[in-house]
Amino acid sequence: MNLKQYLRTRQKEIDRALDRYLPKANTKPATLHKAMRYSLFAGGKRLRPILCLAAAEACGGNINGARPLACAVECIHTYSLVHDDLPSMDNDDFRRGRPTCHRVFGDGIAVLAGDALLTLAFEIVSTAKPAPRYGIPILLREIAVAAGSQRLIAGQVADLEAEGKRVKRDQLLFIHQNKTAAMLKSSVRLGAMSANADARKLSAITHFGERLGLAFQVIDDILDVTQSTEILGKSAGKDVAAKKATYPAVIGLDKSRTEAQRLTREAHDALSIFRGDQAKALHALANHLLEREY
Ligand code: GRG
Repeated sequence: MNLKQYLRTRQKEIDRALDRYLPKANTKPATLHKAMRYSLFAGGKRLRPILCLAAAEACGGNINGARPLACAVECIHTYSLVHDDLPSMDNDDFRRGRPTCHRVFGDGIAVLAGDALLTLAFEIVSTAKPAPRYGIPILLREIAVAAGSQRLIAGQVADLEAEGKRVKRDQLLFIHQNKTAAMLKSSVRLGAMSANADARKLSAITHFGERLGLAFQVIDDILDVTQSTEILGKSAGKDVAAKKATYPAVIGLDKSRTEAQRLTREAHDALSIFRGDQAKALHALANHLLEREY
């Protein structure tokens, strides 16, 4: 499969749908809607929504059913980036290749734009077409738990509290499982749910998402050390400067690479129940993430 072409087509698909879900930039309060759009359309890779659509297809569904869920996940992801960049959190000036939301709109509007993107995600999920096994309350709960105080936010709290401290490997795993892997896992689970996946398929997709989510963060940690700000589209070397808990800091660069390869292999293995080409795109996406490392 031509992955480059596939990614471009899917990114456009997601961008068009997000554009329809978002209030127009001149809708009152215009500053807020401009800020939401500024961050949402700043050139993100759309990895989570693309994974959501690919998981739906692997489970025999189609992208129409998964589209709203894919867009909701991207809104939550973007909210988390906007808030993470704030001076009171990671304090970053640069994201997705341009100045961060608060640098352009001020801290107050950036907080509110994040809040509004988070809330919009639930509104979008409420418009999804439920599958026989997965009604709207189940879909809402899935995304609420992944973004909530014991997953995404728990990971962010642990990350903040670990700054400047020596962390053990199990603490690092907790941060990565929650800050990063929880939303990635939920992205593929929601895709599977939109396809009315049975328990066996949902379990395989869940395992895939967990392993891939962890691999993604290990690779992100490595890239922070090995790549430039221009390539990353965000400030490089920040993890070391802020004494962040990262895999290279805790186990070194070589072992981090081995770990990313092991996790990616496990992600592929989790898909073994899918026959023929069903999970082709998920396999290709997992390889693509690992290749970013080199
Ligand atoms: C503020 C509740 C709250 C959480 C913030 C997302 C996050 C948690 C922190 C951002 C910093 C970070 C390293 C997060 C880990 C996840 C990650 C690598 C995000 C970047 O994802 P990409 O590479 O970004 O998919 P794009 O811009 O392409 O969408």
